[in-house]
Amino acid sequence: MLIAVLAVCVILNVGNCCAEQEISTGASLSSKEPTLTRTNVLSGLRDPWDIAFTHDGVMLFTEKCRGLSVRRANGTIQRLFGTSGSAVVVDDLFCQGQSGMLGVAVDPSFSDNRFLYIFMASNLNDRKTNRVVRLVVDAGYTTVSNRKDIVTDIPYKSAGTIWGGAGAHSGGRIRFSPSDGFLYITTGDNHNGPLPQDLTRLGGKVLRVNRDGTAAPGNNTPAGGDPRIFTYGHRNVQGIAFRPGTGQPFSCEHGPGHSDEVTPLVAGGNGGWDPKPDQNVSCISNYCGYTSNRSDRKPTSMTDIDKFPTALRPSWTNNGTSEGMGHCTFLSGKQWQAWDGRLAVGFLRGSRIDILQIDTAGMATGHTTISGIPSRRMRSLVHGPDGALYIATDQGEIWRLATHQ
Ligand SMILES: [Ca+2]
Repeated sequence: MLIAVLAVCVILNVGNCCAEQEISTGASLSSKEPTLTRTNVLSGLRDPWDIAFTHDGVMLFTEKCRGLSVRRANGTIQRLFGTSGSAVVVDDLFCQGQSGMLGVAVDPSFSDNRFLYIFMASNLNDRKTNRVVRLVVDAGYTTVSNRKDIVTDIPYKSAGTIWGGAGAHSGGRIRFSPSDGFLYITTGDNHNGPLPQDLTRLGGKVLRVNRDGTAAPGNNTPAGGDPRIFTYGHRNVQGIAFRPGTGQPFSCEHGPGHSDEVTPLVAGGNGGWDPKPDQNVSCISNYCGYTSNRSDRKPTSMTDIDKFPTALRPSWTNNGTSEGMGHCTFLSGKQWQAWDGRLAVGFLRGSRIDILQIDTAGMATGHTTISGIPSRRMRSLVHGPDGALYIATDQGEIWRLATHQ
């Protein structure tokens, strides 16, 4: 069994990094896996949800119920866009259940346009929605301006049901593809049975748009569908990653008590999730996400190939179990040694990070678990411009996990 040696940097002074004190956790050294050092970059945050970096070493991060903040290159922190105390107070932002301010992304041409993007729950309309909002940040990272809501109609679960509270299953990750330059937006099914297979609405989808929110070319959306839809038939996608070399997007999503899924995506593809009741089947609140949607009583499948024979096939299903698969990102660079090109997958309930080896067809051929790091609900995994892996946990921390020479 391969076990990485892990040296842990304990930070005594919460807030900014970092007086380092290394403690070796021991363990045996693999010849090929990297040796890692963990540093606590920030702690004491409230539900940090996502992280993004600009070209000049600045880290942006969201907190679900507070908003968007920046950690400047000199370590100072400024709240930019959110609740009271932010440079710009956002009256329509609200926080409920799994929703609030979720994903953050930096424009590929940021050095020219200073554009940032966030995914947030908004009550600007009579009907609450999730939105993707574009902002311009100033040169000193003191404030934002020029708000433009580029996608305003991502469905939101407004009322609780037996299946979960309001705000459930909003998705919320946003990422620019480094290869095609378009913005990918992941959404959730809101515990709404018909939503994932409904091509006129944006829930249970992966969207692909231009920087102004219009449909990207080449989405291959089935006829009659909203042209912003890249793939559909998803449950609650909170992870998306782009494979180095090919640029192929992979989704990572959380199963309904079974079958977390990593899935290589193809434009126009159907992920095969359909929690609406079949004929002669009844499910509470018209949602069969946790019970059978079928008259033959088979469990509702994350990828129902009986109904959808051409559905996108998952790479990996977490051995058929669900442990709250959240975000994922590919590791890239020689510093990762045997893990260069592998997919790091974070788990919430599972409180760990797995490293998946994926073959040229996109299928997983093996996996290992990062050892020696604390057990936390892993919310966001982001490959930093310095080649390290940054991790936000539900326990209010942001870590830096770097290869250690
Ligand atoms: Ca699927």
